[in-house]
Amino acid sequence: MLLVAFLFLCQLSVPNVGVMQAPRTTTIQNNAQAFLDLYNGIYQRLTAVDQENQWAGSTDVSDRSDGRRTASGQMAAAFLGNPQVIAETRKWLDQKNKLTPLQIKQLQAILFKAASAPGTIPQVVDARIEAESQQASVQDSFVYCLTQKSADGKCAKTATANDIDGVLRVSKDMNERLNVWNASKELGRPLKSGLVKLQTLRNQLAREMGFSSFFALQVSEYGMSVDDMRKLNQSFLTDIKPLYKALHTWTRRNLAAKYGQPEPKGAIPAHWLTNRWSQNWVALAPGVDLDQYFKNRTPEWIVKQAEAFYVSMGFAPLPDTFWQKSDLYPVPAGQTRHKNSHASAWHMDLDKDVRSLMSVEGDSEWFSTAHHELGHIYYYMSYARPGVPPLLREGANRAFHEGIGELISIAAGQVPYLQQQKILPADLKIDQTAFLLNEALEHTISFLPWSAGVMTEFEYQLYEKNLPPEKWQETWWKLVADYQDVVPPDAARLTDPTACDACTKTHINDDPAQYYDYAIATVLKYQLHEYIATKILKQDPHSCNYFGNKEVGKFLKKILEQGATRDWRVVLKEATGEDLSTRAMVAYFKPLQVWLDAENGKVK
Ligand code: X8Z
Ligand code: ZN
Repeated sequence: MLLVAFLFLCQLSVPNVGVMQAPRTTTIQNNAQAFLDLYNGIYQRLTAVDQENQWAGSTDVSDRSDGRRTASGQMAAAFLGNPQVIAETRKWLDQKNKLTPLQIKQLQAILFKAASAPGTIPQVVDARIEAESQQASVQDSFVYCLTQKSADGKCAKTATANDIDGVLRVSKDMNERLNVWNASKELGRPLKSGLVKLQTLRNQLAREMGFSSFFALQVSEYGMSVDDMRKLNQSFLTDIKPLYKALHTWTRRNLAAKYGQPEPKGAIPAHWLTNRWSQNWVALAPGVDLDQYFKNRTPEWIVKQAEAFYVSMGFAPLPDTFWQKSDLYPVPAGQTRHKNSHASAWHMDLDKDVRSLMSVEGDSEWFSTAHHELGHIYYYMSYARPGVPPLLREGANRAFHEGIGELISIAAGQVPYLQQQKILPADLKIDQTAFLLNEALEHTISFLPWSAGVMTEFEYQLYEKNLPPEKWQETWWKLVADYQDVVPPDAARLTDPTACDACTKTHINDDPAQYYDYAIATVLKYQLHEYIATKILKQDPHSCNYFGNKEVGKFLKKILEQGATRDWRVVLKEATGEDLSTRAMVAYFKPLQVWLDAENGKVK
């Protein structure tokens, strides 16, 4: 039915289907609107069908769900990349000075979506979709093995991603650390050939649509060039360089003392750090062992508490369907089902059906991640309204989408909130600097060299420079050394021809060429946080409490409800009075730099 409808797209003159209406001032706007209304109607329906199939694939990996996923993706692509749709959209954009800003934004969104699936090369589109389903299936059904596998491929001791993260967080046994770290990197081997295919296919599609690469296509959603995006990310790194250096020195020393090892001269061995990719240095700040406060909390409590934060600011409770249809907790023991272990939030029908896929357990990392995911969910719920056409039911940009949940995660880590909610004991003596150190280690300063540096530059080279597969491993570790000052436990990894450590990072496979979103979100969230703390709450940004404040809710809703209807730069300026800048973040961590310099200066 849908397919028949869109084939006639350009010939049909359809009545207004009640989606967003631009002011009807001219005939040309009326005609463009008829096209957009038709597109929006089909797009929303197709998305709902496709998302259901993708959801099935991510929550229960099987040959059957892989097949469903591929077929459904191909069906959606046949519409999104239809050559007549592209031609019609371009025709309207050629006359854009006669259209409204809202219409132009929708037309640009149509072209952006078409660029991943241009119908002029349908075989390449189909191959890309099949390769992506296959890659997701291999990734999501992978079982980590902590022992040598037997000849028939059986594993005596398997582990989940949560298990590995748990060991990296607490173990002081260097052999155990090395073993789980190595086990976590085994995931890359079966994914390498899939990424080789995807590198070519993704680039072919983007180039068909006139972009220099798939990386350039993804960056174009910000209205930026590749050069500008890289420069922006590099500028973040320049701005935090002294702080990162000081944090790295402090961490290196403290880890050496904790593990009873000699202090490394420069780079930190990757298996020493408390995260599989050294991207968040969790559970290191002395006196801020938050995990102990979550041990007796159930996973259900964690998600409910995250919801309560949003509700307290005036957002609606999550719909019943969220609780019924989401997949929030680890697969129960005894079930053989495999699901994606990385947290995500889904807007199934671009309307009320919102879901999250997580594996929440009772620890502080999942507490933070649950707030992050609900940020996406509340974004979805806020812009799913008649004023925002389905095509623009997205963040002001992708970083805004990431930034809201990140913002609420740091807000939910503030001491006054944690004590008010009795998560921290009321009589706990608080060392404010230790909390600031913890935030730098777990969320911000450790994270930027990874996100703005390693991930962004690797994917830039992968797509824009067609980095050959035999150079991936060496390039990856060069970037890790240059930006994070981290080295692999064993240099033999660099020349291991079947290893692919980049492939172990979920986003490289299924959220490609977009990781700078998180770097921008990190910077952005401090601008929003500073504004909220100083202008709305009139509290110290280092020690404030958003909980229960409806004015904060109103401020956030105003951003969220707009979806992608307006330019992100305007949205940011209107909200904070400022352009995108590291100013607020750098100011926030200034006291930490002073403290670290003093600590690092002490002779040990
Ligand atoms: O992938 C995520 C979210 C889902 S959008 C859990 N994050 C990045 C990551 O885990 O690598 C959150 C921050 C960084
Ligand atoms: Zn996210």
